[in-house]
Amino acid sequence: MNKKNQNYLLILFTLGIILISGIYLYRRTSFFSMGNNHSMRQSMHGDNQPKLQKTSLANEDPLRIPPLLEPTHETKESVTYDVRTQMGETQIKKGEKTKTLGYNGHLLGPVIKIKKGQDVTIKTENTLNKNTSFHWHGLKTDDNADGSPHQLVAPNSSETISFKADQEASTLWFHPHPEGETASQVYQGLAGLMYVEDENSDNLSLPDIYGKDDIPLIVQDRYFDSNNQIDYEKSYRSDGTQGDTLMINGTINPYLDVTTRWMRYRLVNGSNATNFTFSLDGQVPFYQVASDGGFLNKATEKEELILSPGERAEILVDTTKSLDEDKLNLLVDDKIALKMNLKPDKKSKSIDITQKLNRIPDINKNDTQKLPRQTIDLKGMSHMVNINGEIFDMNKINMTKKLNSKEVWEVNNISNMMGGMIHPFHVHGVQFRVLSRNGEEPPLNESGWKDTILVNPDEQVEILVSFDKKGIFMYHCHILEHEEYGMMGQLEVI
Ligand SMILES: [Cu+2]
Repeated sequence: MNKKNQNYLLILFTLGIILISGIYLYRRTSFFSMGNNHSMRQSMHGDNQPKLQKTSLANEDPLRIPPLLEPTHETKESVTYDVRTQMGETQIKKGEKTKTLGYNGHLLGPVIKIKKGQDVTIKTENTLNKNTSFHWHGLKTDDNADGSPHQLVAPNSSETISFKADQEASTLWFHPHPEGETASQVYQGLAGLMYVEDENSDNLSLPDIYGKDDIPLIVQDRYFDSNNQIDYEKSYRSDGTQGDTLMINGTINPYLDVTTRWMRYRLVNGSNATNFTFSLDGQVPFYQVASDGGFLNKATEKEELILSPGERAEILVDTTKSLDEDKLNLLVDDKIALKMNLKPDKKSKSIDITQKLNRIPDINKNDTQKLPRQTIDLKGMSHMVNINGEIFDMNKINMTKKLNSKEVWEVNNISNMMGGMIHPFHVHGVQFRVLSRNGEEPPLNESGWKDTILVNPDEQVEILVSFDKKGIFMYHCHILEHEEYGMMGQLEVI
């Protein structure tokens, strides 16, 4: 080998090393995105998720319970609500108040109750100095009431939407969805709840006294700066903005006085990007009774439950199973998330955990095999994300479906040389069924109605989707920063 060739080899070798180090750094730090202290610190440790802080027992606060929103008008057939975004200040930590956003309040939002069959009218008002939209996550409605990026509400203006409540009892939630602003508005506090009720939910024997034995838990992680502020720009991370501090309903280190034997918790993962694993102290089992879009047919016993961003689950906890007589902790990622102080009332009602909760039909495999199939390839990380090789374009319809048709969607999470990560996949305007995970039957707690599904790297999830509502709907990754990098498409139902 002559000197010239040797030099060539040396140059090639050096370039190779630089390329490999570049890829390594990229994977570890999302090097090309806005860096910040938190993300750099996390990334240098090679962690995908920031470690949640251990709760300090000295600083407990009673769990905030979101208020029930009073209708402005209600009959059996119809209900009307006013929902308003606003800026606020909230005493989340000791010392300085935190600047927050909320619906009809300073932080988060109220619970809006609607009944199946009711005509619902909501006057939405935006008092922020930025565009927003009011997206009802999980709601089956035509696109004009969906609150997608097409239905913006400008600063200091209002829009009235109406729809018929056309789905079964379920715990839905609402949040902003304006293009490019969703992630920051949610991170600063915009998220509320919508409960759908029906004859079945009225007749079931489940804990149902709001705020006493039936309690929503909106679970989120945030970073607070030294002035107690939630600074989205500083905390920003291209693979999803996270935090080291857990908040439930906007409360850090919450406790709850529990007087009943059975507790029903409606878990909502309201984070921008973080997956949460729920469990009870001492691996005490609990029972999942509902998924995103309604009750399961039967309660399913769990020792732990993972929810990705946007997913919901209702669980029942039998506090008499606690290993400790006077307390039981709900854990998130093995850290105390909610401390229950047990003060049992002997007269509290007992629950038949084997009762039939719903009548979701079995899936007929012969029928689903004949249906048209649609591939959804979720690809990439950081700012390189896409669906089926395409990034979001407001003016582009990525697929067209016929009203009242059904399809099997094959949702693939494709990793590449940069690696892979979980993508929570969400479709607007529908509730779907899970047919399989990697060719296997889905677990029992995914056998009911879903609108968001956790898809692991290299996994394939088959879902059965029915297009019952007209218009243009989004489907996207519910890591809000991925969505904003274009990991979203539009389907039109005609
Ligand atoms: Cu994603």
